[in-house]
Amino acid sequence: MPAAIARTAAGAAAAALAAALLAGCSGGAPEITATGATVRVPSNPGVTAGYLTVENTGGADDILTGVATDAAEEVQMHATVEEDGTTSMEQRYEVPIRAGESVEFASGGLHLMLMEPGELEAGDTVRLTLSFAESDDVTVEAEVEDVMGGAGEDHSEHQDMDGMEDMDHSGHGG
Ligand SMILES: [Cu+2]
Repeated sequence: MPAAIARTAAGAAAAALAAALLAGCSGGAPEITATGATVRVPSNPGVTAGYLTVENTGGADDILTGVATDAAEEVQMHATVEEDGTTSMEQRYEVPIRAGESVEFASGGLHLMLMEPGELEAGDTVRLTLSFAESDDVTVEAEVEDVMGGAGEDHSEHQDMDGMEDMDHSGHGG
């Protein structure tokens, strides 16, 4: 009975707000935004790293299933893992983006690897297209940054992608 709930104007407003919030939640759709995207100037011609934050402000979980760009042959999602004091990395094919949470791709953690990126210079823009299990594709413009000489971001080990042994990320730093 709406009349019973809406005893006052304030009460009516509160009830309407609650109903709106409930509707938003029960809608059950993820709402994805991608921000802060950057791509490193390649430290060698074969590979470079990309970073961004993916946020899900919706009411349902989603899964990031891949990233594509015209600026590289392939984009892989990698996780940096530490085991017995050794840092290495693993390729990820799905990254959960849960409702109400954000996932940061950042140095030393999850990151994007752009394979065969070709010539990229500081100030260039790279368009990344993110694909999801539920949501439509999300496109974000990543700015190319030159961090050469920065804190141990040497991806030279990526040059040989034949085996995981060669994918040691000891230079990843923190
Ligand atoms: Cu990597």
